Amino acid sequence: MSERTNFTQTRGAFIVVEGLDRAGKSSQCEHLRDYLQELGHAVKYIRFPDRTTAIGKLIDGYLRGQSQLDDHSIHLLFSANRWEIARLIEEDIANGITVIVDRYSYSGAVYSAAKGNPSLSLDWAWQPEIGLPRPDTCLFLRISPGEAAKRGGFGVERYENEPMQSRVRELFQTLFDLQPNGDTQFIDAGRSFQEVSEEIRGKAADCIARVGIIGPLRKFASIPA
Ligand code: FDM
Ligand code: MG
Repeated sequence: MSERTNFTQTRGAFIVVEGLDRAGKSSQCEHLRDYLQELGHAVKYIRFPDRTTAIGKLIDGYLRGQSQLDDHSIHLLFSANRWEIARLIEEDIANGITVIVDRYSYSGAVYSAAKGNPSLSLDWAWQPEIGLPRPDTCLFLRISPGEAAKRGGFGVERYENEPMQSRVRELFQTLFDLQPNGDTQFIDAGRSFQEVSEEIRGKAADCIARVGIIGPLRKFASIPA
């Protein structure tokens, strides 16, 4: 037997925050990062799309309406944008860093399928996500169309319109129904910022505490057709 101490460090947690536009994802993610940091956790916050990479710049131009792309083509770019960052996420998590991600494969599949292109089903849209790191939990911030409208209406980017948002809302539910039990937790984001952030903190803390029970970071599998 080696005399070396077999010190195994606990891996970080992989926490995804999802929701429609105006649900408050980004401000809640930043708040959660600061809170966990104050508790002494190593934590990183990233968001998809990551508009800083070469692929991300193509996505940014498309979202701003500066370029036109085939629905399948832009879909695969969004997925490629996750694949190019996936290795870093895995490394951070292996090094004990908790990674909070603002939008992930769920937005990826749902927004593309919501366009109603007959050759771009939810099932088709999910395929390129298979094999990507699977979150330990996905916190879905739920907000009603009325509450979203009260929060300042829509911006100017592609997809920021009512027909698209209502299809996205339905498809998120369809997709979450197909995900493994317990992966997704729903949070009523129509309440005050503080009420929502308290619930998120609790769920994030539970997730971090459960990482040892979950075991190694898992990967996405196919969803039942
Ligand atoms: N979006 C986001 C997609 O269509 N596919 C994806 O894979 C991701 C991550 O991009 F309308 C859409 C969702 C949203 C837009 O996102 C930009 P932000 O979070 O609003 O910047
Ligand atoms: Mg947006």
